Amino acid sequence: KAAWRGLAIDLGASSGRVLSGRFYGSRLCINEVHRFENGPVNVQETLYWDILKLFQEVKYGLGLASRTDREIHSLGIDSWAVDYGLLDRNGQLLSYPVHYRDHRTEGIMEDIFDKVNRDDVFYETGIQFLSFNTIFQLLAEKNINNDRLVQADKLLMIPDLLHYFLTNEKVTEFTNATTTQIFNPTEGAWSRKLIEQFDFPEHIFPSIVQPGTNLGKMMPSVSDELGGMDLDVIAVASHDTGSAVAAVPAASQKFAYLSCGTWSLLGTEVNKPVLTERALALNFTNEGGAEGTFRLLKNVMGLWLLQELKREWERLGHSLSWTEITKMTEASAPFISYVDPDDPLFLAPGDMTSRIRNYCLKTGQSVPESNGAFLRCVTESLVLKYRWVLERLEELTGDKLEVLHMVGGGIQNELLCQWTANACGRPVLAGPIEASGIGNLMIQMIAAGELSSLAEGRQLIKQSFPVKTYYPKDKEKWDEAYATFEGLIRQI
Ligand code: LFR
Repeated sequence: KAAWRGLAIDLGASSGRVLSGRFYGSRLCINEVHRFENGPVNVQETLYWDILKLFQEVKYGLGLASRTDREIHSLGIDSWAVDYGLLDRNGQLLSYPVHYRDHRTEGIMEDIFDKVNRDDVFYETGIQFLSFNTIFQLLAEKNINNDRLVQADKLLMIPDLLHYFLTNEKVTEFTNATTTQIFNPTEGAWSRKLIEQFDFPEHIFPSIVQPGTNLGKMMPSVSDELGGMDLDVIAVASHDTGSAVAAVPAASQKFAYLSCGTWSLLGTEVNKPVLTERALALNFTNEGGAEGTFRLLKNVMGLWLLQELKREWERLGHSLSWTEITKMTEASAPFISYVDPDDPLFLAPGDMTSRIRNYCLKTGQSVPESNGAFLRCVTESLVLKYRWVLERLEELTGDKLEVLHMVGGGIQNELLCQWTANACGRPVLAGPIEASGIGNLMIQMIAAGELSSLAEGRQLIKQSFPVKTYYPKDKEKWDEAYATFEGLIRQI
């Protein structure tokens, strides 16, 4: 009989799921209760998240879970970072949250750093510069929708917003707070300096809670709607990457991870933020994690590029399955042309083939001429970028990172795992797939006193889920490809 049962709600940029977890003392079992689509909704040229639909799906999943199990203890929510909703004084949502891939932040960084010192912002927050960080979204909000900001009483990050819908509590969970680039990790508080400098209304920033905080029971109205379901709502490491890294089944303290979904997040765990000149120059980030850890990492554009190619061909009436996509990738000629997957050119949704074509032309490379060639170009570029990040990570930490743990939905692409091992010249340990959901459950178990620490949780995950090892192959060919790739990204 399972002693402890919990639910993990894990919201990704392209899909969401509700997982149930059962803990049998030496083993954790998970079961997918509900899975649903997610994605941007384009309304009059603004990209939004359909937060009400997401909440409805969450409630539907909770209802399904409660029908089969009346003894669930708690639930936790994690999602992508940086995005938020604004509430007015009556607690009403002022707008659907805007999607971080929306155009509104284009050019904002350049404008603001004419007036404010860019380096100071890094030293204050430890966060990499990405145009969509909350700080830049709020600046866009000021430029475009200042009324909304004037009316706003509270800013809630996506999981915090859902916590509020469930419990009526308005707080910000720490891991997600760090991604705003308005949080000072050294002081463990919102950055007064930046709030002042950027002239944001200070009262909109709620109090911060640590992962593992019990936010209380669901509100009566929600509980009634769910047939009397009455769970504790636990703020977990509500940033999905924070939850995913908590679930890396690492045996030692020094390890590299690659959390692989729409984004690829490649990094290592550190005890305090790395706030060096070199980290700033390389644009690495220090995001807050579970148990006071930080994730020194870099965002790599990830499977987004492949997802977008797939969608583009679908629009043209040519639907491909992921199996067909990997077959076509493999069948296409190797090492012809590369892109830097992290060029801002590729951030917004849309015509990926023409952007890739332009990139290749601009850099004097041959232009992919078949679907297979586009896929090959993107997949090789991704894994070569992983190596670039991994080498910089070793430089920053002075540690030799011998193996790379890959977790997340992306590891179902075995070709990607093998090529990552090949390009990086080290073994890849792939698993678990549902890392974010599992890390989410793990923090709930720690909060319930079922587990004593992150380390104990990782041991449990190691015992509970399969891990597949991929050994590097074809070293010379990949080394040669890397030399070309490195030259190319230096040129840009
Ligand atoms: C991954 C992720 C990344 C974050 C990006 C945008 O799902 O949370 O960590 O940089 O989404 O929020």
